[in-house]
Amino acid sequence: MSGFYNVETSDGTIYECRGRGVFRKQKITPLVGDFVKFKIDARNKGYIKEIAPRKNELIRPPVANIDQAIIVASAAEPIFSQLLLDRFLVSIEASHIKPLILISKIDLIHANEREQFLNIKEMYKHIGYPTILVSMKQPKTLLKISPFLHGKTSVIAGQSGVGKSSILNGLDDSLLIETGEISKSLGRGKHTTRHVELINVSGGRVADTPGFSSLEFTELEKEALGDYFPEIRQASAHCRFRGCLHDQEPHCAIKQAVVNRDINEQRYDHYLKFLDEIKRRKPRY
Ligand SMILES: Nc1nc2c(ncn2[C@@H]2O[C@H](COP(=O)(O)OP(=O)(O)O)[C@@H](O)[C@H]2O)c(=O)[nH]1
Ligand SMILES: [Mg+2]
Ligand SMILES: [Zn+2]
Repeated sequence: MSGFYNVETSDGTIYECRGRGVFRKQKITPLVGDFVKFKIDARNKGYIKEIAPRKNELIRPPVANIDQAIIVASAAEPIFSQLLLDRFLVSIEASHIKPLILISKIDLIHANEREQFLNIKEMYKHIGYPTILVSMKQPKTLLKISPFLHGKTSVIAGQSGVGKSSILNGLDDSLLIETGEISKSLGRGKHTTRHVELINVSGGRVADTPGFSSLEFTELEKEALGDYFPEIRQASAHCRFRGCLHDQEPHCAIKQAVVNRDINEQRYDHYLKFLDEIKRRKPRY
């Protein structure tokens, strides 16, 4: 139902509002996550009068004033992809939003893979990203997520089928979000209706998203890419050349850090891969 917006007040009451006047006056469309002023008329109909300036806004999903992005990557089913996780991280960094990494479905990993995932977790933590291994089948692991949600507006993102909706349901028994899109998502048209809403969970608000499997860096400049890898951003001060892209340049602190194992080799490989993608990107006018 377009043209109507559910506005929640601090006491939890929800008012259905129209936004007409706002479009004209401010030339902006209300987004999920907006803070608004609204008025109720005699017949209890609401009208949004004003939208507060936004701290930030995401296009996919369309949500404003986000404190945190929860990126979910499954350990299995679908198979773990550090490349895809790094893609999500770069796009979140580029939006200047803090990420929280969840590696999901850890009940599916074999004993001999356990150490690998513990190492991955430590690696990301070392970079500065909080990282939690979770499973919907192990409720204790989900409890570790709650403190990160409290008092914040978060979006939960990640490939479809990684367990995003299941995690939210697991955090709050009263939520009955539809899950199990894995087979359906192979069919086309599944993601054409993208309804986004904020769900109250663990004392915070989370926007669940349908998930998507690819992510292109359509806006990113190659000079900025290194800024979106915190470990590269930090070490690049020691590169010999200003504007070093950490690729062919000599005396590059990043390449040295990879040799010294201070920077994870896969992370650096993914940096180079994204750099190449940006260089090959067709100019858009
Ligand atoms: N074994 C296992 N299966 C899970 C887990 N979490 C979710 N699933 C299953 O994975 C499928 C996709 O979950 P869903 O929450 O819909 O993923 P979403 O697309 O990211 O929201 C469903 O069949 C879930 O039952 C988990 O921790 N362990
Ligand atoms: Mg889902
Ligand atoms: Zn360099």
